[in-house]
Amino acid sequence: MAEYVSIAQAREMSGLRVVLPPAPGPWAESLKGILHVKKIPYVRALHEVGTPSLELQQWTAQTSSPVMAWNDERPRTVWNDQLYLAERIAPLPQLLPPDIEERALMFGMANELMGETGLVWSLRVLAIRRGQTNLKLNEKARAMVDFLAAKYQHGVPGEAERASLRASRIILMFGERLQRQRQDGSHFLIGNELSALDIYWAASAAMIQPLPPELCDMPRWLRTTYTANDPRVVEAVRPELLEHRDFIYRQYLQLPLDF
Ligand SMILES: N[C@@H](CCC(=O)N[C@@H](CS)C(=O)NCC(=O)O)C(=O)O
Repeated sequence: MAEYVSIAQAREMSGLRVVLPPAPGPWAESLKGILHVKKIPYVRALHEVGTPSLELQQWTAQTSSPVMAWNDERPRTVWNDQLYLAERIAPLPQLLPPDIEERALMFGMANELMGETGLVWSLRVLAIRRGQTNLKLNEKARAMVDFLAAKYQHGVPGEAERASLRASRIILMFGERLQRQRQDGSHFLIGNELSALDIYWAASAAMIQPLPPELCDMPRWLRTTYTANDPRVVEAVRPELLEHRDFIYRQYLQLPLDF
């Protein structure tokens, strides 16, 4: 396990502290990827998902992770604010396309992955449904799944069906974009350079098919819960999309994952 301080300790420190779960959550892995590419050092603070933390609540006025805290500035709790802060701390390599239209496209597409009702949100709805129907979960895992289901209102009737439609539509859009980019001779989702979107895609794909155990050592129940089996979602995933995830991890990100 990676080294973590407590949230209370992190609050007292300066420099960059990042509150993270001890699991490969897509929001957390995206932020770790961005910090890795930019070589920004940070201290990790542990967030046990499923146990609402009073300390995190008092510090950040919310209880999810990742959170990025830079010196005594307001903590950043949302992915796009976190990207801007990382760009400010280490402007190079730039992960925001310099061209304004490409940048607008990048944020629109990234929101389809990371935003509320986006891909990761929707795959979490489906993962929670899988978790709740998996009789093999231990007590702690079941409590976490039930906690997330309640917090994000994932039990609302019809939500799994809507999530499956949303997720598959987004995956299809990424597949089409990747194909066009490849035809234009690019290895990346936007333009001809690595952008944050490639990192968001790579991390989000964990909730379609996690990296193999030797690269991502996660408990078996979590791997089963993360692995997409919704027929519409599975059908939407072209092999190129997982190849792109593997390319981004191999070339730019830290392997094996550590959390
Ligand atoms: N606030 C993040 C989303 C992060 C998020 O949803 N985190 C979840 C991952 S399951 C979490 O920590 N939930 C547990 C909790 O809120 O206690 C963003 O929009 O960028």
